[in-house]
Amino acid sequence: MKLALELAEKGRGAVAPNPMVGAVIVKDGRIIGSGYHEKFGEGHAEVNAFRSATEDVAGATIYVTLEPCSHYGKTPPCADKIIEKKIARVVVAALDPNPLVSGRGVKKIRDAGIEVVTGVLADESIRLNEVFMKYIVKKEPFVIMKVAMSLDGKIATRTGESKWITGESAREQVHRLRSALSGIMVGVQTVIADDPQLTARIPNGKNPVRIIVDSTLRIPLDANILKNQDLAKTIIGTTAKADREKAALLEQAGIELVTVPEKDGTTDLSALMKILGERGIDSILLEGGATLNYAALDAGIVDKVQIYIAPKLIGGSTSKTPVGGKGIDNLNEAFKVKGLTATLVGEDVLLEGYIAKD
Ligand code: AOF
Ligand code: ZN
Repeated sequence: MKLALELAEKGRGAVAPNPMVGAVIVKDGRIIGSGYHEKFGEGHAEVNAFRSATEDVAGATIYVTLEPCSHYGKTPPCADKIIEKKIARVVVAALDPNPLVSGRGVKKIRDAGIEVVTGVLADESIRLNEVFMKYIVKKEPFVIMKVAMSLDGKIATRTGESKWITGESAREQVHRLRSALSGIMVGVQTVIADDPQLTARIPNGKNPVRIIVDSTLRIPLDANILKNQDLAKTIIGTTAKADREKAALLEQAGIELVTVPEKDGTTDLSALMKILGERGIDSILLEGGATLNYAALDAGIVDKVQIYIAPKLIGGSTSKTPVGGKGIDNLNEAFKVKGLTATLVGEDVLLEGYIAKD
């Protein structure tokens, strides 16, 4: 299953919004075939594994990182294929939450008299497909809040300088993540202060759709993010408060405006996520700043946090911290993070975990 998970990972960036899936076929203690879902719309992992088999697979065990599908999608059901090939035993990591599958794949195989074991390295498979697991059920993007801060929790100096707090390795890793996700989101204040491009600047990088939250359309018309629409599309989430003339100017420049309801006097982020989900955006990297980060946490749209901590101290009681907004009164209202892990990335530390939802 570990090998199947490693194979699955090879599909990253090429299969979304489908899951990354790997499969390994074992007979008499030997691996006789393996494969993974390589490209969206193409063969599933099981089919590719069968195709690579070096001998008859009848009586073999197949290890699959996701429950074999039971539906006719772009390809026929893998569950049928497994039965037809006379596989003796199926070992599954995670169940497929896709409403078209969700247990039916396992049932179909069991009903055919084949032994099925589930839950082997399930957490690893769920983590690998964290985006798919949410999007297929809710049709709303999986949101990762990314922060780069100093050891004393500052995201800029007192004069607002923030380039660069973390080192090169951390920054490269973020560009790789941008390339693997379908959207990147900031607040208009970040556009005004930093004038970012929000592209994935790595070799063969795929640019995510750039999403700006700007309830009153304060965005400067010469902002970098409005340029190069051929390289990366920009969507602005705004409200009915926006100036109509400015809206027309932006639309003429090829920018897509999405008008969402207001909440607490600003853009309703939950409503925005629903609209973006309907447009096929399955994942978003939220790159702040402080006001939007708090609003996103408060709206319950954040699924995961990634906090890079650089080994330096910045100080300054007015220097910005990653999460601003109104904040909470009591500690029991804090947003809790579960499954926290820590890894070294160059000279920085990356802390990541999932926002606990109840
Ligand atoms: C599997 N093995 O390798 C993958 C599965 O449109 P289709 O036909 O490609 O079906 C996509 C759905 O199939 C996807 O939403 C998920 O439920 C499942 N993905 N299933 O048995 C695979 N990639
Ligand atoms: Zn399938």
